Amino acid sequence: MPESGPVLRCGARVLDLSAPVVMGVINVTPDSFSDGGRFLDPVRAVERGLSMVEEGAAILDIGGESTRPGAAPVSAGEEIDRVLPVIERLASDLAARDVPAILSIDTSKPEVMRAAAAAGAGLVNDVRALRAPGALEAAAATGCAIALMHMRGEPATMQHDPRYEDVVGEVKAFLLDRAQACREAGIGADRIAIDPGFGFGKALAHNLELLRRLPELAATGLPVLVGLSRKSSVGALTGRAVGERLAGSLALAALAVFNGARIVRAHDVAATVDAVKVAHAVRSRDHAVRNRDTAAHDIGGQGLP
Ligand code: HH2
Repeated sequence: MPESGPVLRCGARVLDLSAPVVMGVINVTPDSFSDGGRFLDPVRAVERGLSMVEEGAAILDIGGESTRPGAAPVSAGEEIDRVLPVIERLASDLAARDVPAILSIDTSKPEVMRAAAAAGAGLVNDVRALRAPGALEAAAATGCAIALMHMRGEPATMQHDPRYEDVVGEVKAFLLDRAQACREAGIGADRIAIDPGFGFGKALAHNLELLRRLPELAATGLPVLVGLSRKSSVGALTGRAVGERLAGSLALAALAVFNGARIVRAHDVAATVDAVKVAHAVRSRDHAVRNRDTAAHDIGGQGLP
């Protein structure tokens, strides 16, 4: 896979990923695991989107169907009815304010991809990595960027004892295979991002191994997206309920950026933007010290606050 550089081509826009960015989550659903029902009203969803952009989100990810285990399936028509008013309104409000945020549609359905792109979406985020019939062709024709996510099984049953021989190797091989299918469908490498799909058919140990070895995914040259915000891994590690997982989520976001993630999907945008900035500063060379400074610290701790 050729090096695509730290950008993502989202239709007419190019998203600069030289510093990692935050993707704010807006679920226009009654039943999403953490914000279900809060943004079913399009006016509230649009308000939330605009405030997320003010908090520093570079992408807004709008979804009309929950993927949590046991969520009710939604028809394409219902999904379009939920997300389209929100995308249309956000597209016009952001253009009026001259804010270059990218609108992302979180869907697996070709009809929804087409409708969302026509209304102003620049990114198709698909937890099924364009495996639904017609999805690859539909996504290719939109000109949008594509986020390909790994999921083992289907949401209803994916958490029933998931097993892997080598979780990182299998996830990476799947994502590269889907990226190749995209390339063959005419989607340029600069339009593709990959996501290991934390919590989608993975036990806690699988999620932690994927995070630990995220550099192996980043080494593909495709930008890596991660969604860890408020997920059950944070609950399992901290014992906290969904609404109390901010600190744990920020720790995972920071570690993901340190390990090479370029896009962090999150519900709590302002706090995640800060965590991402801090982790990126540690990882990047922007704040490198000269050798002499390091020596001073080594010898007497001089220069420390
Ligand atoms: N996680 C969720 C939904 N979409 N997309 C990507 N690329 N990566 C993820 O990890 C991911 C995703 C699940 O979170 P949420 O949207 O908050 O919940 P629900 O599926 O219940 O709507």
